[in-house]
Amino acid sequence: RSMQSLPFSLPPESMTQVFIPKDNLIMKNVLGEGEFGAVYRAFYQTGDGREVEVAVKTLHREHMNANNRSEFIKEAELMMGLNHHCIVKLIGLSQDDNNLLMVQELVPLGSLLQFLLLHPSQASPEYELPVWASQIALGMEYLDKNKFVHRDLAARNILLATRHQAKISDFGLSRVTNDKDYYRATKGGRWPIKWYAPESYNYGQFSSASDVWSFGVTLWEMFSYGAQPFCEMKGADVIALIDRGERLPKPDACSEEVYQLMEKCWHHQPRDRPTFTELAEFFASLNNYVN
Ligand code: ACK
Repeated sequence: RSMQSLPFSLPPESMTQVFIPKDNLIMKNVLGEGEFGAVYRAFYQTGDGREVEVAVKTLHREHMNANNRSEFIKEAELMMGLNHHCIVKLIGLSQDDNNLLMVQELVPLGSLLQFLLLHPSQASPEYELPVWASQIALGMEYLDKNKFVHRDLAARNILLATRHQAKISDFGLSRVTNDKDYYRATKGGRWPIKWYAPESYNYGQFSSASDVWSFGVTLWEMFSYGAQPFCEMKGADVIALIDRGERLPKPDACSEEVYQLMEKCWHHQPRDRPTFTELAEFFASLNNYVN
């Protein structure tokens, strides 16, 4: 199939690096449901005769309107430039008769949220949780250095490669920042309000500091073993609560020290929040874990 017939809006030079002929993919089981279609485990037969296990995100024909297609491709384009051990790697793009396919490194233990709910005894607040927190902060520090805002940092979007390696995934809402280091969203859409900083839900302003707010909520989910932040509260009520100066309560498993850090992530003023570098250092020092 010629490159010209592909429905991708990728620059030709990157296409040659990332396009994977569909016959080189052998689809296996479904791992879960993604935003636009199922996510599969698959085998990828590389040009040099190796076979690697991968995860394949699909955008099914049923969901393929111009908007979803451009979001799907934007996510892949953004991931293409990223190379960090705490961020899920993009391997390439492909297509079959019914789907656009995004081929990623397989992160075998699935989402951190599921892991916390299913195996709480394997997620100690003295060891695993600080290790994962420092890895998430390191991956976010790298994103920040590359002028990206993630905009959807949450336990559901962290994947576990092993019990000792967390990786950031789901770059569907991620954007490049401007010269003032923020991105202004012009339209709402599916916003995870409970993870969002006031300047984001009020003014559509997203920066590394608003990602830090979401990191604080992600920490809260971790130390609450996958509980839902603000329980069943509606978005408007959460906004009212935050605007009154209230915050999520201290989870039982969380030390005073870690809770104080969460609260710093939730400073009303973005500039008063810690940076991802400081957050990574804090968690690394908690148990002298060196990445
Ligand atoms: O909790 P999970 O098993 O982990 O279910 C979700 C599902 O697909 C929808 O997002 C899983 N998933 C997403 N990306 C990957 C990946 N690169 N490796 C392994 N599982 C993945 C996620």
